[in-house]
Parts: sequence; structure tokens; C-alpha cells
Amino acid sequence: MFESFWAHGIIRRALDQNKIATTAINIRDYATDRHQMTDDRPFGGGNGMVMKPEPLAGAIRAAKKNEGAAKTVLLTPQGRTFDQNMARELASGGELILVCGRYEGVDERICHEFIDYEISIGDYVLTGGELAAMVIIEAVTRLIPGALGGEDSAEKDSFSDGLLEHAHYTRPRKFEGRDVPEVLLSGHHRDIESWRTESSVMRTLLKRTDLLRSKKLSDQEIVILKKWYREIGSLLNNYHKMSEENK
Ligand code: 4GX
Repeated sequence: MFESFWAHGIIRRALDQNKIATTAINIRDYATDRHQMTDDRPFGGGNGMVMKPEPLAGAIRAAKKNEGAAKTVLLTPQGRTFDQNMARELASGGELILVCGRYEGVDERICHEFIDYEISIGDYVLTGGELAAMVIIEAVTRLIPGALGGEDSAEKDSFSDGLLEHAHYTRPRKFEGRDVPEVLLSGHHRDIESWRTESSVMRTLLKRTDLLRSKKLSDQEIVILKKWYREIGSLLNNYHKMSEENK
């Protein structure tokens, strides 16, 4: 899974340019019995299997031997939910050992002795932690200076200012009867900038009100919201008047 992940796109470029370094460790290589078992039945009975502690301990110790200062992260639905702020923190931090579990989970004694943090990528159930680890590696890598190449647009992206991205358009100017907003063709950079800010604010209001609620609004954002508030207010006022007249 990891070999194909780091063979493409920004991860590959970041690796080629030594912006990041990655290693995948197979827990099975640290199995201690002759069948190379990494899972076992749960004490106390029940369905499903549990990851045996010895292979995990061996694998984590081997990783720590190479990266002494690394923090160990377990991917699990029980962890703190990953978001862009966490990605920023991890991007400015040091080495990470991302522990990918399978089955029902890992032996609790591993969590206590070998894990610094627990992270979840969201409230849904995966088959293993590998995809979750890849999500974290990708989100963190693209925040490392120079990793995106050229323009480094990471900080202009969604969430960089707590808002969603503005709408985007490219050629053709007319597509299936729909035009590109006139202002984007005008060449007036200040007008384009304010159109984009308004697009960001209103998209966030309509699609992710939760983000707007937890954000400290700027003066410019308040001006935009008030403008639409007045617009909607006068729409409702007209509607009200019309229904009065029709009584
Ligand atoms: N965000 N899974 C981990 C096995 C497991 C369970 C408990 C340790 C403790 C997931 C997620 C996720 C499924 C990965 C269960 N390992 N990981 N796996 N959501 O669903 O990170």
C-alpha cells in the first residue's frame, strides 16, 4: 500500500527533493513465533482478533532506534480528530512513527507504553490504520515549505484563513449556457480579490456554517455578511408587503 502511495504526486516529489523521508515497517517482520503471527484471540472471549503486543513493540522499538526523538502516533477512531490545525502542528514538528493497527485494535499495554498520541481521521470505521496514516502524511507534506513546488499555494487553500475556497473558473468562457462571472475577466485585481473574498464567505455560510460560527470574523467578512443580511431582509420585506396587499 505504501510503495504505491509514495511513488506518485507531491509525496514523490517531496521525497525526491528530501523535503520528507519515509520508511514502511512490516510488523510481521517482528513476529516472535514461528508462524509469524501478529494477531491473537482476545482474553475474555468474543469476536475478532487483537494485535499481539510483541511484534508491535519490536517494530516500534526498531523505528525509535532510527529516529530517537520521534513521537509515536496510533491511528484509531478513539483518537483526537485530525484537522488542518493538527496538520500544521505536525508539519512544524519532528519525526513521527505512525502505528497502523488492524483487526479490533491493539493490546492495551502497547497503548500505554509505546504511544504518545492517538489520532482519528474521522468518525467512520476503516479496515486498518494505513489509509489514515497516508491521509496524515499527505496533509502534512503539502504544508512543508517547498513541497508543493513553485507557487506554494498551500497557505492560500481552504482553511488557511478558516474559510472555504472561493469558486474557480477556467476556459471556456461559456459552458453549457453558463458564463464565467464578468469580474473575473475584467483584469481589475482589487475587484477580483473582493469578489473572491465574498465567494469564500458566502460558500462557507451556505455549506459549512459550523466553520463560520467558530471563527473570529474580520471587518471585511462582517461587511459582506451584513450586505447579504440586508439583501435577504429586503427580499422578505417585499414578500411580506405583497402578501399583505393580497389579503
Ligand atoms: N481514523 N481504523 C485502526 C484498528 C484499531 C482499532 C483500535 C487501534 C485501536 C481509523 C480512523 C480507523 C479502524 C484504524 C480500526 N487500531 N483510524 N483500526 N477512523 O477507523 O484512524
